Amino acid sequence: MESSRTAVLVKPDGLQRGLIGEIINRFEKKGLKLVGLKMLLMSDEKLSDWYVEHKDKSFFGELKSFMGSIPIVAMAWEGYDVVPVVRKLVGTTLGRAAEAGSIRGDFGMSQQYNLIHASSNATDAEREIAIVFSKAELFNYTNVMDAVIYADYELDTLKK
Ligand code: 3AN
Repeated sequence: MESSRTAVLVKPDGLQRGLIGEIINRFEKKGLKLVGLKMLLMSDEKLSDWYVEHKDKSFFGELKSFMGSIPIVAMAWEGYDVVPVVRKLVGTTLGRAAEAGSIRGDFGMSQQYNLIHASSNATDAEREIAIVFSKAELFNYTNVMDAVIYADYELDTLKK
């Protein structure tokens, strides 16, 4: 297992619900490192790339128009096993079935209005980060808190 990056979008409903701070807070408190953050209106082209796996689904058009209706907030987070860690904090797709304690489980009731997107795997994470962030918008820095978040042997893995 290794240190990697994952992509998070707070969707239009998350922005309207005033959950940006709450969501960032949860990832920060978990011990993840924020390496990219921006607000943007997703174009139809970006959304077609982002949701390529759903292009043949009946909800594809509606999903894109919802996601492009108002701005979203995009983030890139880094950490040990960050992709599964963030998926777990986000919870399963259907808000009303999502685990209590997860973001969707605590704040959501819907399937489409499920507040947040998180990358499914490392390949998707790399692709999704490249859709919303340029290289200059992603940052490398040392998080001093890592020294008390990880044991030495985990830190060694992170630095590789
Ligand atoms: P997740 O976001 O949990 O990875 P996916 O990849 O299955 O879920 O779905 C992507 C997005 O498509 C969901 N976040 C949700 O907004 C939307 N979606 C999924 N299934 C449906 C559906 N049956 N009807 C409407 N929207 C859906």
